[in-house]
Amino acid sequence: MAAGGVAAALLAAGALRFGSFVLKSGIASPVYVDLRGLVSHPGLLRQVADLLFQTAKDAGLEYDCVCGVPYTALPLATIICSEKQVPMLIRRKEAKDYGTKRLVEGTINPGETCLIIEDVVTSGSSVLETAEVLQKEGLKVTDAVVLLDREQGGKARLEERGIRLHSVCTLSGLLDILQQQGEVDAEMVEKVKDFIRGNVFEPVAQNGPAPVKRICKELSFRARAELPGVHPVAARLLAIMEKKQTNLCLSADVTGSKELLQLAASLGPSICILKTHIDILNDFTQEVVKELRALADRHEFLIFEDRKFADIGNTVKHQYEGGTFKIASWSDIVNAHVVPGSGVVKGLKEVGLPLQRGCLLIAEMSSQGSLATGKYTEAAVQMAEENSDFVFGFISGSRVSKKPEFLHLTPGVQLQAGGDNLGQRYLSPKEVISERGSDIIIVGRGILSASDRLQEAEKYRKAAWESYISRLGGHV
Ligand code: S5P
Repeated sequence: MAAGGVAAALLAAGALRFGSFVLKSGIASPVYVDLRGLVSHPGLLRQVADLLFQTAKDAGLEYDCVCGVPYTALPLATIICSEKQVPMLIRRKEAKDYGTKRLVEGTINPGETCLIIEDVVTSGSSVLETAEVLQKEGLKVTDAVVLLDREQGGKARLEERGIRLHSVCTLSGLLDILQQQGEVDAEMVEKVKDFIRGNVFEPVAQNGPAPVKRICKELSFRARAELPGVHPVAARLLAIMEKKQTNLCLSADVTGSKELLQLAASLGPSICILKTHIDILNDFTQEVVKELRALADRHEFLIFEDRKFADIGNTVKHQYEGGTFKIASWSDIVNAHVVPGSGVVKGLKEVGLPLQRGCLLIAEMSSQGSLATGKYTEAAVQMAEENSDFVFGFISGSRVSKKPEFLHLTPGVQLQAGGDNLGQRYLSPKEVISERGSDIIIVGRGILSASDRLQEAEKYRKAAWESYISRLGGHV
């Protein structure tokens, strides 16, 4: 393969790395490809440009101009165009921010054929985006040349849209070369090939909407517990879930401490989290939470005080640490609204981080007419990502972040659909876990109002766990 000469050089330049990475999409990957740094290796940059040109030539492509997909492929296209004296076009990425600016720089002659140059293709989305912009300007775009095809469905997706993809090499081809050259071992080659097979982007329907739907091997709770950089509370929780085969959180909304402790003792083995509203207890003492803590340790579940902090950082710090309840001293998990801005998380973090506690952000609510939607939800996700040393997930109705390190907990769950007369709305465990991609169901009255609470809890546990297994495609 033509890439033989550059494979080791790409590795040496750090453009290709093997190990354990979390990609921008949130997927854990054993391989990382990033050619942005090639500009610091002019010899290699030129070699790659030559390989791209040669690949186009070998395929017999004829074209009038060349456009590199911004930004990494820009210098590659520049080298080709300069050396071979082919006119170049530059696609602007930022034009929409300026309103009237041109989307493409350079002379456009409608009807001419433009060849697209790209460094790496995964889903094919970046090539498609560039192709669409050029086509709107009246150019013909039928072919794209890429250095590395990650073989994750990009070629098929592009072909569906009438663009042939020509690659200098494929990821598995590159792996074979590197293995022959003794740069990677057989175990890593298998790991990467397994990853490629498990992470394929499905073709989008003709003229259909552009979102990329990934047919990817859903990561198991066990695999997520072992992700690099996963929050310690999330790791502990995921390990408990896997061990006890439960993704059920009991919302223990009772007003007496005796009943709370009884619930914890009898349902403890069925749940991964016990959620409290400690301020509704009419006989609270620190002794109660001490006993609750002991039960949590005995039955291996985490305690989540559903306090929903929503004030400025300085205030929530005191509310979390002190007062009557001293929440931080006994609760593994707390949650917060994002409405005050990131100060709320920063305040909580000052108290919780040294105690190795974790926090969930409320990204969506189950109640009728909730204002936590759209941009608000997006802001919550961003705040979580920016504070992932303390925040490990969300209260939400569905999966709001693709990052597998984040956990999603969904309240408003009952086996029967419906709601209450105060705005609560219910979804079924299957809907929440299998269809909406959440991880843990939070159930209160669905269990508490049953005559046999343990039997009912087991029904919820099984329904949620089976939905998780079916989401994994039946494999664990
Ligand atoms: O959006 C939300 C967020 C939460 S934490 N909707 C909710 O219902 N909750 C909590 O989940 C609520 O405070 C209650 O403790 C539990 C749901 O109880 P259920 O009896 O309706 O299952």
